[in-house]
Amino acid sequence: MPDGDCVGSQLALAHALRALGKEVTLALDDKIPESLFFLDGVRAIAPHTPRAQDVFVFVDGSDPSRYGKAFDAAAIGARPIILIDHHITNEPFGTYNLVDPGAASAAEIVYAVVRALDVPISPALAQALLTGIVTDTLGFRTAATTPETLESATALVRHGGSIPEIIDQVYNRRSFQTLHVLGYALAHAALVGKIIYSALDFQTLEKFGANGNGTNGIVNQLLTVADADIAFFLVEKKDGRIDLSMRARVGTDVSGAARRLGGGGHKQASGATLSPPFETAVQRVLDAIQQESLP
Ligand SMILES: [Mn+2]
Repeated sequence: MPDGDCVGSQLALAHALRALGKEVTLALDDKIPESLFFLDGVRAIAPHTPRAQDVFVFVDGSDPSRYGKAFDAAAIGARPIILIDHHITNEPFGTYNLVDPGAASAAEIVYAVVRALDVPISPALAQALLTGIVTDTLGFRTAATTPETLESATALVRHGGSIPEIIDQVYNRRSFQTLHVLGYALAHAALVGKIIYSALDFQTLEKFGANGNGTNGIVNQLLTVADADIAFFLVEKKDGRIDLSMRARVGTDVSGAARRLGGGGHKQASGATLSPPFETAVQRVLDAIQQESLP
């Protein structure tokens, strides 16, 4: 489930490396949300297993399983892996690991790399990085947003990045089907103690004619309820597996619950992929939160 930080960071790194005359292949195993199609070069990213590369760079995913078929240990062999990430649950699986859980986005770390490479920062590169920063901080609204985050964003705007374009493309252009799915999810939300949740089975998703990408922001909407400290949202995929997204208010931590369920992430935003059946998924998540995230 690639997001704006994942896609923006890898595009920006590609722009920088190409400016140095390097050949770059961009791989992503999952569909890219249409809301990110405005980024320059995004259509060259494809779900393939890169072969015969000199160096493999993995960005914005905390463990090899997050990369699907794009992480192929046999294809990589003994060649170097560079890992650039900001997840607190990170397993440093690279030969070189540039991991900073204090960074609000992987894009901020990539921006430091780009500056160190001393390449010209084109508007396209700036917009890719700014998209990572703006989306991972939900528009500079998360607790992870630091003065450094804002300074990076300021510099990227000076290099030609546009925050209004990102907000318009990513947040204000959803499909009519997506709006209906949001309506369904909100209408079927349940509040249990301090936990609010909703779930969407594949049949319902198909009935609305929406693809899985339209459910990205729903979990954030759930956590707007004052009585809730934790929100989670479940979506059943076509193959029966279930995507879990979790959010927590500051002072609460969902990364342990995500890890317990085979996933990972940040204190305030984590996720996992659950195995079937869908019917028991809500209870499995509630149990994990009870064991890991509540006092
Ligand atoms: Mn990220």
